[in-house]
Amino acid sequence: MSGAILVAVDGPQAAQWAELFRSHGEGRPVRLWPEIGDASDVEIACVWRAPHGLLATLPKLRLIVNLAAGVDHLLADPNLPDVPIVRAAHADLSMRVTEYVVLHTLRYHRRQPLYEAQQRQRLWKEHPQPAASEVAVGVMGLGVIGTEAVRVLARIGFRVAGWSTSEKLVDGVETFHGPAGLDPFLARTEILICLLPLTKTTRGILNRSLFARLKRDGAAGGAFLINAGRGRLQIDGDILAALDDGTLSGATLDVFPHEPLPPESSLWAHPKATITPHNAGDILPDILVAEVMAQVARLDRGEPLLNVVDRTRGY
Ligand code: NDP
Ligand code: OXD
Repeated sequence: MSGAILVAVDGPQAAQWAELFRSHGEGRPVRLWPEIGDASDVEIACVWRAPHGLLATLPKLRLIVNLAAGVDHLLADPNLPDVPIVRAAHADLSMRVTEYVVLHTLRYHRRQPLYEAQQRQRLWKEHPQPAASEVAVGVMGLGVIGTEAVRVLARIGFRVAGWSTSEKLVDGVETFHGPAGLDPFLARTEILICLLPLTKTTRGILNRSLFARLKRDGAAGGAFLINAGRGRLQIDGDILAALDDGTLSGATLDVFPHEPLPPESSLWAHPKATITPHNAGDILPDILVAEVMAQVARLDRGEPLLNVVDRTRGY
């Protein structure tokens, strides 16, 4: 009999995940944390924001599956067992995050916040509209999701660039990489989209000094920030100050250092801020469970796993 699958998910969908694993789990027993049962027969742990220390209590663990793309919470576990970690990466997830960044890029490009303000005043007034080809959009992070996002943004006609750790080639997209590539990337970017993972190197990268280096005198009419990466990439106080002094003309934030965003945060009511509840990306649970079971089959056959997390680089 194969070892058990443990589902340890923080959130209201935990029971739904466990049910899906029961119906697709190919006979493996499925346990839903905190009801672990016999810890010594758990082989696969499927987690999302699981409590730190939990995985270290599973002596026969063979595989950790992060049921989302970002692994920062998992890697912060000081007692993380030394077994392979795989994470969610799928076309469905990439396209949903791409929808989010395209929606908010177009919203700034088409002056939608201005037209919504005018509507509240019953004001019929048209403003000059530049072409997408005049507007420079820059995407931080050219991974599974960022690469999809730059392709779609370029297809719409924007002047698109991307920034990553290693050098990349993407048709129709200007690419920059490494610390030396950051300044030239920022200097040409008006609408900045962040799709970076949270690591030691990227923590706090979206700060006042970075915003100051964006292009403000282009066709977009200012510099704008869209962060759908992780909350601790950004310094909320720096965003507020930059919105107030015009360094940023708008900010769309899906992620925050503390989630849910506390009611007392000044970001909620800031007229130039758009807040969403970490909903940029999602994946149909059926798709993800099928992917997980395919990874388990690879593990059982001794084949290489896909979307393996590199603990040293942190993503
Ligand atoms: P990937 O691991 O595929 O891509 C990460 C990208 O970031 C890579 O291109 C990598 O460069 C680049 N990168 C990492 N560190 C640096 C650095 N210091 N300087 C420059 N570039 C860097 O991740 P995904 O595309 O799958 O996801 C990205 C992030 O999006 C996730 O980690 C998660 O936090 C977030 N996310 C948020 C969602 C939401 O609902 N808001 C949904 C899904 C994901 P290189 O390619 O050279 O290694
Ligand atoms: C995430 C996700 O990492 O939703 O935020 O996949």
